Amino acid sequence: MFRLRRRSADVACPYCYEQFDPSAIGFRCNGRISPTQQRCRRTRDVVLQERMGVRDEVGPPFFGPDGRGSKAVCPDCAGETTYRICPACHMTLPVQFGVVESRMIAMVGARMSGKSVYMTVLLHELRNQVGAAYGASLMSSDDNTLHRFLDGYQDRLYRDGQLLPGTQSAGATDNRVAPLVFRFALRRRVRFRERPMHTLLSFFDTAGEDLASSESVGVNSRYLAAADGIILMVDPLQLPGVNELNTVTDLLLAQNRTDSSGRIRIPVAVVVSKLDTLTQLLDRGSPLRAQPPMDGRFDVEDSRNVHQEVRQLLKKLEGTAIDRLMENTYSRFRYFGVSALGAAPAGARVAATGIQPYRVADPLLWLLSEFGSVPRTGRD
Ligand SMILES: Nc1nc2c(ncn2[C@@H]2O[C@H](COP(=O)(O)OP(=O)(O)OP(=O)(O)O)[C@@H](O)[C@H]2O)c(=O)[nH]1
Ligand SMILES: [Mg+2]
Ligand SMILES: [Zn+2]
Ligand SMILES: [Zn+2]
Repeated sequence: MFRLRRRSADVACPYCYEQFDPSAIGFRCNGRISPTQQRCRRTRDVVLQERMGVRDEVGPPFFGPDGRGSKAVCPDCAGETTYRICPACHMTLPVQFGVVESRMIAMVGARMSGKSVYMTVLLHELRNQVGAAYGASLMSSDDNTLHRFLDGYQDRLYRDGQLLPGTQSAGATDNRVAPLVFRFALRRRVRFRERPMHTLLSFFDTAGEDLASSESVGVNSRYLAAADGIILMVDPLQLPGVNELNTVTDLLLAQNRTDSSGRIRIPVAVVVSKLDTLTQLLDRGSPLRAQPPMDGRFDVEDSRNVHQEVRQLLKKLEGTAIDRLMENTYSRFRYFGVSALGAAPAGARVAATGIQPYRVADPLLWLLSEFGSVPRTGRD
């Protein structure tokens, strides 16, 4: 296993991706009547407000770090609290933060390449069918994530049958980007006993317009710099399309995230989206016509076949520049082909036949297997 962060003691907040030493973690008073019969007043948290756009909300006070403990005593009311708070953005850290692995995944790609739709369908699948087939479960880590995911993504697509609006630039003044944070659990057999493996997953859905130039990508640089894995969406309808990839590459190189060969070491899943538009280009025996194996493991052989097939597909579609750039600058990458919707949408709406996703879990399973959070089968 590689260590991805520069300072191994540092942790990164799954909400703001700021990195800090665990001893800097703060606390929030629990706001209840304390053993000394006092109760802290609810106040507005300016940091939370400014960093995360949480408005007009009042809560018990924040107080500074207290070493690395899992609880602390509020200096004002003497009550004990277990709410740990990120020192940078003041969001409440997930209960399992620091105890289980925490992985941050950034979605990047050109405008309209299908990032937001893919993320929605992937999370929906993991919370439902695919999750069950893999023996996996995905739960939102906090209410804020759940509401934003339901209101901004899932309900719109699944309940209303509508496509999603373009994602707002992270630099827009009225937009406070916050990644969606989930708890991913997988039952894993260790010496004939089932044990759940937990991972905190944070998804950051970037706006394609932010990757259009090296100036505007800057607003996302903290997220990209701290990410543990990248899902790069490649739109087959916008090829050759290396612009966005170049911008991301420059940023990662500038962050010095390279190995001894000078190549970027962060794993990148290169995902060709909208596969439903390409079926006529696939041979009858193509691995991209078959269903992926679904047994809670990452199938190395199937993945290798898909990788080669997508590489051929990129050639046919004049996407060889992407392949060359990946080979030359990244040491860990893999190609995937997915269709989030399964069929061409009808205008601004999902096709009448509904959402029929194809191979959407493959890229995430590969990333998780790279992190060591999902077991593999077959030889690499
Ligand atoms: N045929 C087909 N079209 C898709 C699929 N997924 C997305 N699309 C189309 O691509 C459009 C853009 O999808 P989004 O997910 O919103 O794109 P995005 O990458 O998030 O775009 P930005 O937020 O602007 O960066 C959708 O409105 C659909 O028209 C798919 O699986 N198949
Ligand atoms: Mg989007
Ligand atoms: Zn208090
Ligand atoms: Zn934070």
